[in-house]
Amino acid sequence: MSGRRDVTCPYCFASVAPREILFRCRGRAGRRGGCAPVLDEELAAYTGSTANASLPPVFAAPGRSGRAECPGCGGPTGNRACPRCHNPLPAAYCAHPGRIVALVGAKNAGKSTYIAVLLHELMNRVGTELDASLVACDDRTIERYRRDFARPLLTERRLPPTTTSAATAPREPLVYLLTRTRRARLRRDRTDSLALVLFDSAGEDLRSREVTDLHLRYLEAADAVVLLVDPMELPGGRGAGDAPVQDDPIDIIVRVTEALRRRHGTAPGERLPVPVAVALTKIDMLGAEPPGQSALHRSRSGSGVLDLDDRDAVDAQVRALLHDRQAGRLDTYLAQQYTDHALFGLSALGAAPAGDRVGAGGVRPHRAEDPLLWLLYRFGMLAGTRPGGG
Ligand SMILES: Nc1nc2c(ncn2[C@@H]2O[C@H](COP(=O)(O)OP(=O)(O)O)[C@@H](O)[C@H]2O)c(=O)[nH]1
Ligand SMILES: [Mg+2]
Ligand SMILES: [Zn+2]
Ligand SMILES: [Zn+2]
Repeated sequence: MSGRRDVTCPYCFASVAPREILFRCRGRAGRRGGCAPVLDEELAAYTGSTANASLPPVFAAPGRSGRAECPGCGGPTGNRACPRCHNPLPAAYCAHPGRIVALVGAKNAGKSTYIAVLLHELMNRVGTELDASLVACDDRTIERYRRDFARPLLTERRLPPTTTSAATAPREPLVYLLTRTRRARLRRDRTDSLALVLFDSAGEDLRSREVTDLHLRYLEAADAVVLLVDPMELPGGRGAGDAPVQDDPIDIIVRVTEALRRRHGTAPGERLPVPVAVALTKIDMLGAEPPGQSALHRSRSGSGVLDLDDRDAVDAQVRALLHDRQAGRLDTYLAQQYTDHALFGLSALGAAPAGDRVGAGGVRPHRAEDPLLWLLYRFGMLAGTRPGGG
């Protein structure tokens, strides 16, 4: 079944039929002969640079088995590429298309920090807990993650510079595939994957004319959305003398909703079947709560499963917090527009930064992975339990 579904390319968001997907020759390596690299014009046009665009050639083949022989050198290959932009389409992604997770948020919501921390968590602690692997889909993603996210924040402990608008920022997303195999006692093991497509964009892009065509297609293509919101920027979380809110989180989600409605063609009164996770970032700024009373301040419970009791408690607490800060409108809007949304609270850093540097205790993320775990649960990739029964 899934083999016949169209695949949405996580780089250019074109919808392609499985038989259109190209193959790329594996080229020369060690003693293996193969085609020499040539400049790939489509890839260079996509990245805007010829720097990393010299690769062994792509070719079309009816390879239903997912493998084909290169007409140039006769070598077998299983590497797939998008027919439009020539970026790699991993086999696991082609087998289970329709799982693109998009991350959005206003300027200063904490997107850049969150991307750095979430990816690190998924590659390490959380990846181990879930027995899931996070793999970058291309070399540019690996290089940019190290240079722009991991090295500055996690190694040098510097906060990310303000993300400039799409006009100057890298215009392509970081693309990862999160793959998880669920062991089943009676059935066959099931391997599923989710594409994490992360544009480190400036939030105001979503409202201005500057918003790129690629970015709009990204929003349209999203199968799940993570919206980051800075709780200190909520209407009721600010001092009376503060400047007016620049990027109301509602404005951001309205743009996302418009894009999703274009794709789904839903009537205005009809709710969108796209799960939306709304996460308050920087909850370390909310002040200490009496220990034991705040679900949000506890560590997540459950290991390798989603604890649904814990989920309900956090959801209720964040809902109360939104209403407290005159942002209940956000919750109401989501309930009207989407069949399924959930509320989260997290801290990527774990503590307030000191100037432009991470605080003395280092980066200590708190519940950073929660929205992702919920999405995995929603996509049937993670089991849910109710330890309290019921
Ligand atoms: N206290 C606290 N501050 C944070 C946290 N994450 C980000 N910040 C702060 O929020 C600012 C904006 O974060 P950034 O990731 O650049 O936001 P972006 O504009 O959405 O990419 C940063 O300068 C940090 O000082 C957090 O977990 N806790
Ligand atoms: Mg940023
Ligand atoms: Zn593509
Ligand atoms: Zn070849």
